[in-house]
Amino acid sequence: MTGLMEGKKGVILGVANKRSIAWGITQVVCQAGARVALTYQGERFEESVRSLAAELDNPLVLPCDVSDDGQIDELFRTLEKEFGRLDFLVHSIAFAPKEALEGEFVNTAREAYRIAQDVSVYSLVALARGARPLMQGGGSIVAMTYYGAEKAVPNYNVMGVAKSALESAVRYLASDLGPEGIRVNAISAGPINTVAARGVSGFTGMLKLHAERAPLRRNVTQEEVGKAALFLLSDLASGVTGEVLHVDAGYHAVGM
Ligand code: 1JT
Repeated sequence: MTGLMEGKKGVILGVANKRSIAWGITQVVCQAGARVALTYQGERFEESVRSLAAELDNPLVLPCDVSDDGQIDELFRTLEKEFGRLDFLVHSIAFAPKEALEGEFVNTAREAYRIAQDVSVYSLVALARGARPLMQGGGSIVAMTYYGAEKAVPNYNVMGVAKSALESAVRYLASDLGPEGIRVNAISAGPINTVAARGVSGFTGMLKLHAERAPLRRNVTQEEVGKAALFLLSDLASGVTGEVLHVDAGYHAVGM
């Protein structure tokens, strides 16, 4: 790879295991010369994130449960101390209670709706606010989204509503932070066989359908999402902000 990210430092949230989209992004940006901090949510994930990070050059591994303001504050205090500044931030985090990702959206409970918005959307706002003072002179923020934000996809339900809000938040954050040279974009990835996604009933059938109908007649990989993230995080995308870039083998472009 080129040294597109040589000298750049960033934080990547959302690595849980080797199949995580965030891990695909980490590998590609590190290959391009970046130095990264990875975060983990709770002790449950610490060991697996540490063992993945051991494959990287000079990584930082830090705790961050995004539903806790104190942990977000502590994350940026540590990043300031260790890195001095931040060039990029990757948000690859989402959660909704399992029962909200099946059956009818109309049955979504208030608490499931609240949790989906808090963990999957508000966290991006709070993290952008925390990163801002460390991105003096400019920076790049990338979040992950999915087609269920644009169309009603069976079972995606409350996550679809959360992803619509996330895509809107990307535009509002781009508007606020653009004057400081901080770009904010999202990648709309096609379905990928991650541990989180596999836990959702009907996901495997959806992967197959997607591969049959997408113009490229296949699904996308973590590495392909990583390469698109490298573009958005690097100077190649210096004129791009407030954008949702589809990395979905073209699925979004076709009707029936
Ligand atoms: C979450 C999960 C967010 C799975 C997700 C997600 N964003 C995309 N996926 C994959 C997916 C899931 C379903 C689907 C299509 C794609 C699981 C944990 C909570 C957050 O339905 C058509 C259900």
